[in-house]
Amino acid sequence: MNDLDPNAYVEDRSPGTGRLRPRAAFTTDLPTIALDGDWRFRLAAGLDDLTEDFATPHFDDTGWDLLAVPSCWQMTGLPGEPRYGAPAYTNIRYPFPVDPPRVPRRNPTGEYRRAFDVPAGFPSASAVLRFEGVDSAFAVWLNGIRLGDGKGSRLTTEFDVAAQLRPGRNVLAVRVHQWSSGSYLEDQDMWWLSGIFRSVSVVIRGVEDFFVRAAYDHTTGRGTLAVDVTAPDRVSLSVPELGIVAADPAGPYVVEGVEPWSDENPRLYAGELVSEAGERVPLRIGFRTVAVVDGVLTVNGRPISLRGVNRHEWHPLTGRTLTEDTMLADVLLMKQHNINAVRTSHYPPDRRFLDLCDEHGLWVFCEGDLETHGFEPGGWRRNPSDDPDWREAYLDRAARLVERDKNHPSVIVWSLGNESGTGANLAAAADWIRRRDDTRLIHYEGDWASCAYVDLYSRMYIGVDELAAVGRGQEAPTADPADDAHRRALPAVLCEYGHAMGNGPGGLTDYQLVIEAHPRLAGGFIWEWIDHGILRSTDEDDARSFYAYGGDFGEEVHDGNFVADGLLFPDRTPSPGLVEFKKVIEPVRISIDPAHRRISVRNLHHVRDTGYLDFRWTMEDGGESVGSGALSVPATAPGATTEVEWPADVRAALDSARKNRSGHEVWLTVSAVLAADETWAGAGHEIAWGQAQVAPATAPQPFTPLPAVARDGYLALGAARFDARSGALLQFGDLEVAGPLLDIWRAPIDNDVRGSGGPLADRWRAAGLHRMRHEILGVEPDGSGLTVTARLAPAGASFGLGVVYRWTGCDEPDTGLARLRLETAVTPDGPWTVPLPRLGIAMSLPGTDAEVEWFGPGPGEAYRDSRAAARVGRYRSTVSAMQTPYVRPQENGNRHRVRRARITTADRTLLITGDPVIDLTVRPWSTAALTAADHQHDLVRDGRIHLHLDHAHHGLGSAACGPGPLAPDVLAAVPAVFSVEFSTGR
Ligand code: IPT
Repeated sequence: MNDLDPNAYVEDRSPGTGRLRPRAAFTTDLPTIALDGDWRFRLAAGLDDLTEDFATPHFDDTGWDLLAVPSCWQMTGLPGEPRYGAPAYTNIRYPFPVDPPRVPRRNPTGEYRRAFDVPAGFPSASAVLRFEGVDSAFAVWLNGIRLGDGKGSRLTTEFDVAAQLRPGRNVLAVRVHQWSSGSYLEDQDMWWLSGIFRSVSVVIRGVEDFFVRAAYDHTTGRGTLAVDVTAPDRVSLSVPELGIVAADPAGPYVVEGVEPWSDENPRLYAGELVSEAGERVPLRIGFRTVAVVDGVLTVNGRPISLRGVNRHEWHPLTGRTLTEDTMLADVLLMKQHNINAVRTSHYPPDRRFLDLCDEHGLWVFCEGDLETHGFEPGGWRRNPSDDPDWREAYLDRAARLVERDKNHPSVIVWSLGNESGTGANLAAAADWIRRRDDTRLIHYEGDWASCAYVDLYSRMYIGVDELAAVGRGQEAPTADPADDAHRRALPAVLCEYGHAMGNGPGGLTDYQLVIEAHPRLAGGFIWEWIDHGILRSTDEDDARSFYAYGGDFGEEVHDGNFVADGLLFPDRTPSPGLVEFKKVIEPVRISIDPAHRRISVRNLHHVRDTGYLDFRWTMEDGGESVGSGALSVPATAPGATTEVEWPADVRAALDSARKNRSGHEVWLTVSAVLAADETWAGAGHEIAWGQAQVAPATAPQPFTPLPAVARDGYLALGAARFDARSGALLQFGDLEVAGPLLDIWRAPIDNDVRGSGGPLADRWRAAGLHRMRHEILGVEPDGSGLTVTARLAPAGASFGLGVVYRWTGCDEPDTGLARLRLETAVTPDGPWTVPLPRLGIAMSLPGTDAEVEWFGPGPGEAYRDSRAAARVGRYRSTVSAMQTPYVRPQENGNRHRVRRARITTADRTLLITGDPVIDLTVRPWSTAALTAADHQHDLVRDGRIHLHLDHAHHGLGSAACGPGPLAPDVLAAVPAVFSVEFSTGR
């Protein structure tokens, strides 16, 4: 510390002073004093506004506020107005000028005070004060004595308090600065939040540290256990289940026939360290060996495939302070959605999260608290990663990462950090880690161009073609031939892909197919797990609430809703993207071959055979169940495929459905569910399914069309009434309708709004696709229907879409049904330079809500490049429930390839039949309103039910960060004809 400036530590690059050396996080039976709870708090505006004597024990803080520890101070007061400062979001940019290591003098600083009692007999002579997370720099005083200071927000810091702690009342004072030199190393893409956001405690240091190394030899089935203990006295080891009772934990102890740990079988052996003084430290030992074999990532001798997500710590009301229930919810949701891996982007998580990963089984890439992305816009000039002055800070962060979490079997890879360029400090950190822990691999994506100091070739957001080239080992060479040889021998991972912002990601199936085709590809991690939306209420007593994103707190620089790009909505409801991902990464693949009446089951598990699953079948005729039962499938080994013949009951069900001749499609669905409870889901939870159409629908009855006749200024076609001049349908039976008219606009999704090389939505708008004009060219009734010709084009454009609407209709006296058929023929003309957002017809009915029943894929939304999870069946929902609440409103809710739908408003019913299929979207507001909305609460019902019946949509892709849709999913402006039939009872 600089004597002249007591606050010099804020800006100097030192990782801290007065701290104890880092060590493993573990529990013991020695007493602890938990210091979570209410603390006295004052927020100083900057370093010129500090409270001078605030650290002295007798300082009178009774007038100060109370603030919960742990918490992020900017989240206080939510969902109302934040009481202390406000959250601020930037992705890459620092929210202050880049002038390392200097930060603004106007540096919001939280002054925290807490008095606590030390009980008589507390062994203060070995007491340690522990902070598990303080953002971003802090200094600590106990009973008026300065203990030291620290940085490294998401890392543990401990101070020896043996000399200061006394029986009875003690006073702890902590000053926390929002900005510090450490902020330059913590430029992760997330909200800037500050404070003591993880737990604080006083613990007793008996056993100081230990390192459990538990290896598994798959060739012999032997486990080897060695525990390296640092302790003041002698410590013994016992693992009763393995018959280990040892005076010397170092061993190594060889155990025959041990059960290895894996994501699928997270076998933990309970053990214990017992010190001479009587301290007991519980251990949870998982035997596993991570190795690269012939360029393939293996654990315990078998390749693993990462079906992972990037997880930030997030809660919409508490920010990065999470309860254990929330951590558990994340782990369970991951497991329930077939996810088997997590990258702790971009910092070590609360230590308890890793305990849960050990327990329930997730492969973990544990990442250091490091990102210097904000130097990229300046060409990486002055990047700390390559500046010797920052070397100590880098090594400190690496050591604190590894030391804290080294005893977790779930952690198989250390990741140095994220988006920090390259440089000697990263290489030095990798070097240190490699020397300290040779049981895991080292990851850092930023070094992909050389891979000089990493063990995995990691990439982010590359397209499937480049991924396939990497899979084949055909990536472009590195500059240095030695690096090239090294890199070609490495397994490859996608540390980020499938950017889950808003509606999307599309194309996950395409990635998965490539990943599974190449042993070198060890899989990857979707960006990202959860939307970091902040819950706000619109006003004090208004029940309406919404999720805030960048800019909603008046930030000077911000990156908008780029912070909402997860598979979970902020309240942890799974988004359609997560449902899709679950299907795409199923560890068991079921396929049904109707021609040969066979079912095949392919097991993609790492070690588990399919014996833990029950297989069930259902047959549905037009969505009505006509049979179901258990299916016996012999336990299939990992990597193997089993084929079974349809059993007699399945065959009989189909034969009787055929005899019945309902005229509807008959579908067979086979599903694999948990046979018994797992720790992460109950018996019956579905893991995988397959579906096939086993009998087609019969073609609809053609009808003899009625003539269109002029009547009272209208044109009548059976039960339908059209405007004689515009040819617009006004009435169908009792139902008042508006439209339908050709429509090509969609409320741009985030993947349309952002994208390298110019966002698609900008090109759409420049072309005028959001302001297409519908010009009627002719309305011609004839003896068998009505033809309306029109052209759709924006002002100023010399391109357009010619459209011919051909209406035919009939009344069926037998059924009392009025039928109305619309064939829409679209012919583009002129120079089209952009794909179409959608191609279909839009219409509306009176109403604020309606019941919707449909037969076709469901139950959730689906788009052409995100439809794996939708299965054919009969579904019932409502217009309200069919809206997907993306944090920033955008195109959503499409039901893909619907065969027929029934829309029932308060008193009317409209039936819609595809020819043979039509995409269906229903909304209580218009596309224009959806386009204009910034938040969900901007959307207001307008008294109409808006229907979109689409021939096709442009794909979703992942262009918000990554590639757009693949060529087959691009909706080009080409001639198209599509039909739909309406009917209504009378
Ligand atoms: C990538 C970042 O690593 C991640 O933190 C997040 O910001 C993501 O992008 C986008 O949401 S970096 C990007 C330049 C590819």
